Amino acid sequence: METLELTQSKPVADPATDFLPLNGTDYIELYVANALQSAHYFQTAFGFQPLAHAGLETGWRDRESYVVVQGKIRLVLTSPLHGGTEIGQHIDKHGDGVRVVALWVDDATKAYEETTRRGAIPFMDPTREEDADGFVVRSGIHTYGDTVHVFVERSQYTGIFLPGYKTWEPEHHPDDVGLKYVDHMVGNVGWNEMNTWVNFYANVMGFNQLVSFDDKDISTDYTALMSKVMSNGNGRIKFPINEPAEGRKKSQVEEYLDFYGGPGIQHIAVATDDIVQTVTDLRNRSVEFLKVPAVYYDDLLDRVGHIDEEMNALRSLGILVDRDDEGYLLQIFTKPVGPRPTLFFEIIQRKGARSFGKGNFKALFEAIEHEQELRGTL
Ligand code: TYF
Ligand code: FE
Repeated sequence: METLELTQSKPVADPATDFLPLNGTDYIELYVANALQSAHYFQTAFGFQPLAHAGLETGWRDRESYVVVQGKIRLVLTSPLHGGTEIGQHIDKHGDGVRVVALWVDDATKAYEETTRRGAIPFMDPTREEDADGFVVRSGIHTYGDTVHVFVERSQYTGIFLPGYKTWEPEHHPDDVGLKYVDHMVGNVGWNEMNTWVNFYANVMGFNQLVSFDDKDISTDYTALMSKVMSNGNGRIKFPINEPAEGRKKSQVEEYLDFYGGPGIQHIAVATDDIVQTVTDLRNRSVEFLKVPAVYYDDLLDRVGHIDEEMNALRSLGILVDRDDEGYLLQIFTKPVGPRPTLFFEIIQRKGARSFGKGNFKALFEAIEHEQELRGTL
């Protein structure tokens, strides 16, 4: 990695001049065909804990949502209650997928004003919602595809999630698997749209570009893509953006765009403090991961030097390792979590490294191509 990139790996914004201060990811809302069963899956397979529910019983007529939580990660799973809804159209077009990436702010009205003033397309005017536990203010703007950002101001709210939700306490509580927070969320955008969205995050949201690599770094025989990482000022929010590039065969990003019906969230990377334990637990619950060839591990120590983890454990679990100037990281990627080859999860443990696993791209993308080959979509 070049020095220039590393100097940019640290957040650069001055907190005093950051016009969009973000405290972290607030929640991720997926529109899904069956929210109850999805919530069950994220509990039993991924170790999320039941948190809240809203639907007919709480006065909603058109949809219901289940909220599950693990560490700081909140997933909202939402389904329509009858035909012809905007949620149903989203599911028809995209399959189950991420609709809302909600960001926790101190002032949702200011977040809306600052971003729309800079050209963001409004999604939700600042709206105050209240119940016996206080109030929240939410506002929202559009980003790529049908994806939106909702700004959540919750300093005056003590309830379980948002006004209108009730605590959800099913009898069955599977253990968590040690997932702690959202490390990054990756978006796939269309051909030649990279700069549009890099400029959107830079100019409209005040983000900075962290690390960049081009198709020469990451073309394998088939797959090609370009990726740029946008980060907010304090580094808590990181959004890599992928664009397909011309390769010998179909790019994995192009495959995503075909099946998702346009741009959208490709993967959600969630952090753990103990990836060996987390992945052991996930595998025991039948979560399926991409498999890299065994030769990946032959020269791993030469590449990354000393690491604290047992090489045999990493090999048998299929965990990848990469080092940069600041430390190393361990990561692994699930297979897509639905019928379409679209959304998947990454499990990541950072030990100093702030990069995204550039040294693993070749092995990873060859593993993805192998899956594409099996699907006949290459
Ligand atoms: O977020 C990242 O950049 C890494 C690597 O299709 C990556 O997780 C990049 C593109 C992709 C899959 C993984
Ligand atoms: Fe990633």
